[in-house]
Amino acid sequence: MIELFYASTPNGKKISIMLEEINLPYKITLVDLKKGDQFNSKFRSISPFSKIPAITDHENNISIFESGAILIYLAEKSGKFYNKNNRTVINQWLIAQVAHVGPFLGQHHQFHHYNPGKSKFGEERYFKIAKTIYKDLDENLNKSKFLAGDEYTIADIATFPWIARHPIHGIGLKNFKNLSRWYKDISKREAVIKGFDVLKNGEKIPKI
Ligand SMILES: N[C@@H](CCC(=O)N[C@@H](CS)C(=O)NCC(=O)O)C(=O)O
Repeated sequence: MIELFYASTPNGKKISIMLEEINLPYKITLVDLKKGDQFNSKFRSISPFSKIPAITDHENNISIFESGAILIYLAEKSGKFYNKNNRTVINQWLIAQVAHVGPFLGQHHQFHHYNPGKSKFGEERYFKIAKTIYKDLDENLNKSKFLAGDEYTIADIATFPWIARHPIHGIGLKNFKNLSRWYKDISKREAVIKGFDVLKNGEKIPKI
């Protein structure tokens, strides 16, 4: 049994989607970020930067923090979405997500959506970077069906929940033909639909 320490955010959803995709038994432990559960010493003993997601694999008592490391662990455990022959390419796109796509779109959320009017510089800077990320992803998806080639991988699973916040990005996903096609394809997957609404409160994947 895998225990997922979860909050309903793009980083949390990466792992709930992966767990649905690989069909391993799991349970959710909610971490209420607004109440500050992430700073509890028990949680910090498995996630030293006080961030979700984290997991404990109760089969071997291993705990892991950082979404990319968790995805790799679950992919290796299940033998899915991390083809041995393509790992260098998958790693590139996975690390680009955790180091670039996620942090910059996250800043764009902060300045553009949650705190508009507080910093013109911040709003402009991250809006420009967010648009460039859409463009760069779109260009790559003109070359291949999925980010790391023609197979769906953990790099797609990591990136999808961030693009699923497109309604608050104000960029216009529909104008990016290849990124839209990729998004629609992944949106249709049963495991993605279930993992997106892992708390079963009717959370739907935003349509384009
Ligand atoms: N690099 C981390 C980022 C995780 C992260 O930023 N988690 C956020 C929620 S999406 C969090 O736990 N925030 C709580 C806080 O900062 O206090 C990963 O990919 O797992």
